[in-house]
Amino acid sequence: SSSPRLVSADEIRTRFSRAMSEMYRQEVPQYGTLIDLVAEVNAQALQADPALRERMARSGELERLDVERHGAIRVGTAEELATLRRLFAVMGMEPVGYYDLSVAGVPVHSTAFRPVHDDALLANPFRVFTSLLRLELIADAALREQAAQILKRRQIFTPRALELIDQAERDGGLDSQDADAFVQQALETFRWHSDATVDAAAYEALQKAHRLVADVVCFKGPHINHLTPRTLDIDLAQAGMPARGMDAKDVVEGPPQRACPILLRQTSFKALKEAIRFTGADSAGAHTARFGEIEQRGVALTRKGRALYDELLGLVRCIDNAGSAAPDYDYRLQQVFAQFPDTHEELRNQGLAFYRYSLTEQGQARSPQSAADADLEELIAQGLVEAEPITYEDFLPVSAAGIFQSNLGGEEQKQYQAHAAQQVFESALGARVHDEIALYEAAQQQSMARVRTALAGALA
Ligand code: OOG
Ligand code: NI
Repeated sequence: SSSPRLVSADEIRTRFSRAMSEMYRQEVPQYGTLIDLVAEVNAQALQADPALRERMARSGELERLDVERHGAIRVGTAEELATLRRLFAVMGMEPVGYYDLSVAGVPVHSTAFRPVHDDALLANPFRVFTSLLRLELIADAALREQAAQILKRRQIFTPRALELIDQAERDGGLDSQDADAFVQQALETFRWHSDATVDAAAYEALQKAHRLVADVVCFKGPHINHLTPRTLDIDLAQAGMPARGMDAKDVVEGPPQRACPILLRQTSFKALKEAIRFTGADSAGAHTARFGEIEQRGVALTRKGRALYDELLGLVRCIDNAGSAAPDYDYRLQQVFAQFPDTHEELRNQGLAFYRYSLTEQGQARSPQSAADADLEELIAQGLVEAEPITYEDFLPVSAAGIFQSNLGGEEQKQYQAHAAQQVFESALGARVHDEIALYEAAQQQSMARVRTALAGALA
């Protein structure tokens, strides 16, 4: 039972996302440069495309654009993951989707914590891509055991953070002062620590198993490894990176540039090499983990649309077996994706993407007799109903793998007996993950129902 003193979960999430952004700007100054670049590109894109500005203003997305971020962390144990779930719940963030990265040679599986309701997404769509290390994929049993022991000894949450999580669960929220304390305490979990918890030899051994294993196991906490702003023109932003001293990844992950953007396009600048200190005598070391990334988001796809996307991407990537490292990758991506319809009419008519339907001003003013049971496309053609693309709020496993790979600082590719293990992940998490496509489907359905109700009301 929530009392009026309590601040909303949306408010806590907004404070946390702002605090995280300020911390990361201090820790990784290039992040600040990237934010400035994206702000410039977005202003330019909105100026060049007044229709886009108008659409984004109407849907409420223009306001969220400047604060929109996603981050990523990697944890080592089920207990850490389960407590993170409770910590994110205080901020209205729930686990959405299951990503098996082992198929791409990365020994983790993941989910994204994010708000799930339309109004919460508009308030602040802050998301954290969260990965759990799969120790069982380390081949060497002794090393696996050593890693488990090291992880068992650490506590990544402050005692006060744990108390405040308990309190929020008990009281149904936090008041403003406790919310600020919670944000400060939660931040500690995501902070960078340059002191490793192991000696140089242990780090080397874990690094050899996989660079990611060392990153997860050898530090006091799951440092936030990037924070990503959303751009409206990723090609322009990518082109602007070198001039600002950023070592940009060669290709943009995800679908190609299109008239109707779909899903998610991402690119990053390479991780920084940072000085660290090991325990023991031989203490000087370096670690690469933290990087910068930008993303451009498009319309969410239905299961049918997603299947087509996966099929086409598979076609592009299987050539030469080189993935996105192949020469003329961009060109081939464009060529193959010519098969993916690129008007919103086609995307709707073929059931490939999700839309949010609403009455236009004209539709509100004058709903003709025939409107109540008319076909939605017909009403759109008559200018009575409009269909806004529903933004894709999630991630893409192949792209995520590309981002992981480009930022581990190593060249080597590992092979795993890849298999998804969603139930194992969910039992570690202590909850089921939402099916992201079901969430988009529900948003579309609700909007259709609202239109139908409004039309029926107008006739009554
Ligand atoms: C997460 C990489 C995935 C994305 O945007 O796809 C990711 C990580 O490196 O921990 O953030
Ligand atoms: Ni990312």
